[in-house]
Amino acid sequence: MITLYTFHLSTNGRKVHMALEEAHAAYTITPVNLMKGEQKNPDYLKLNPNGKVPTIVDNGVVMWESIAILLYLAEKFPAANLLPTAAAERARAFQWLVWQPTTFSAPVSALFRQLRFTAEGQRDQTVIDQARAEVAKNAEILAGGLQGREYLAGTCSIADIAFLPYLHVLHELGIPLPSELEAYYKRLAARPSWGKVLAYTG
Ligand SMILES: N[C@@H](CCC(=O)N[C@@H](CS)C(=O)NCC(=O)O)C(=O)O
Repeated sequence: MITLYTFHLSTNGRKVHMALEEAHAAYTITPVNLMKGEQKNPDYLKLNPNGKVPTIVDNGVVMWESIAILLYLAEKFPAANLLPTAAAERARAFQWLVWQPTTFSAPVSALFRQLRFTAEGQRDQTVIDQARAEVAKNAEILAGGLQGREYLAGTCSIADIAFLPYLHVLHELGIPLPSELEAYYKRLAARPSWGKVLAYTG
């Protein structure tokens, strides 16, 4: 049995939650309330010294970093076909799995913090404008990766799962996406696994 430590609204936690659902894994969730600072509790820091979610524990094996966890789950549950086996498609999946946390997510999170967590009078328009521009550029790059494809690397894989929580945030913020990306977002969001993720409210 896998235990997932997460906060229901965490984008990184949602990636792992969705992958567990896609894999039909046996798992339980232990909520870590980020609003109450529970990620900094000494007992949780013993599992994840970063004081962040998600973390998983699988038969005594403790793991953090959402992308590492996605790779672990894809390998542990090969029947779910969450990572292509052919070298070229697998490399494509790795490329997007690296690009998502290193490039795509930061401006999305910056925009979310400004527009959802900062009082209107205290927002930084320079930060907002810069984040919007980076999001728009990255959205074009991601849409380019989808030309002629339904998913980033063959069938639906952990590469797609890594992006969905961030596309969801952009959707919630009403940020327009290129049409290919909008269609891709809707395709992924229609998966029952994502429905389960959204239904989880801690
Ligand atoms: N690189 C980490 C990032 C984890 C992360 O930033 N998690 C956020 C939630 S999405 C968090 O726990 N924030 C609470 C904090 O920083 O105190 C991963 O991919 O797992």
